[in-house]
Amino acid sequence: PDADAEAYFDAVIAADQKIEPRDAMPEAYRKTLIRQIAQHAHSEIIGMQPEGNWITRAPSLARKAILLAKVQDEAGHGLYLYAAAETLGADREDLYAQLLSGRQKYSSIFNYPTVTWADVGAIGWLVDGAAIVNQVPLCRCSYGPYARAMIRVCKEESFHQRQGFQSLYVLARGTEKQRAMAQDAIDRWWYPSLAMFGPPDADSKHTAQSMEWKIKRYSNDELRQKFVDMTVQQAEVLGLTLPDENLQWNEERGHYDYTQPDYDELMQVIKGDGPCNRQRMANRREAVESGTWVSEAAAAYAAKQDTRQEA
Ligand code: FAQ
Repeated sequence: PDADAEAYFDAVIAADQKIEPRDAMPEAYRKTLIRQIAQHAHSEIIGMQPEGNWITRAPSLARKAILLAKVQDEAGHGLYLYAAAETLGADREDLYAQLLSGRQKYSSIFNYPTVTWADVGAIGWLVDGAAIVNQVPLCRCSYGPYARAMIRVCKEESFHQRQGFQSLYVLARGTEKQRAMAQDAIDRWWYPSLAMFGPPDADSKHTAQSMEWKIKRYSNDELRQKFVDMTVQQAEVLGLTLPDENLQWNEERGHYDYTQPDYDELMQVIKGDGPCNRQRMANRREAVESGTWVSEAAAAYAAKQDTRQEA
């Protein structure tokens, strides 16, 4: 029967069909999916903090309403992703515990500070822009629940990216100070956004296997290049510059040449030593602790309802 299960799994992958929770799958496939989906879920939840920092200080009621909606979407994305991880047999409380103990990671990008209002625009344009480039191919990932969750997530990320672009567009056409603030935000967020795609292919330990399993459809460097090619033209429309003197169209390659981000810095941030890692984790821990009474009350209520139904 084990050989049958293996043959079925291989046939589904080869035929570009979906593996579903009921299907047998190699233990390593399950493990890598739980790792990636949990990291993705944690990123959405921790990713609420940098922009959440500006909700009370948004410059107008309209900007505040948009920002609130965006941050709430991120919470929603985290919840679908935790639900997708649960279909693989992961326990949600255990995933939360692994985030808090540092055994599971979240995206490096959310360890950078949001020091001005323009950072909210830069996150929307660059960070959500990078997230879309990474996540659109995940809609075709071989694991059904993850692929389906990505469809809705990508639609919402597209709105997030547009609002970021539009916000920077307004600042770029505002006062000299506003324009400078927008440029400064892009200068600080550009390289960390490039680093979101992960280490270069030569150093990426999971890419080859994940591509064989059709979890990843493109390598880290392929996606990074796609993001650069797309973003250069948008920067021209914005009328702001990307902080890279080596950005240049390469006719032969059919792509822009660009300067790589600092991968030593990426590794340091992933290890927990970025500018805001401690603050992000402390806020998360505080939110869990101060919200425990709510989850306990909800669980007690649910248990009471169950007993009533049985009676
Ligand atoms: N940060 O062998 P690889 C969002 C880790 S978007 C932290 O290349 P893989 C939307 C990697 O996990 C952000 N860790 O690994 C939003 C592995 O760890 P290990 C979330 C990183 O998995 C916008 C090790 O390094 N998106 O949240 C990073 O094949 C605005 C070796 O790397 C996703 O998670 C990094 N940048 O490729 C929300 C997308 N890069 O083995 C709020 C799904 C690598 O030590 C506001 N994930 N690592 O545990 C993926 O596509 C992949 O997991 C990659 C990494 C591409 C991130």
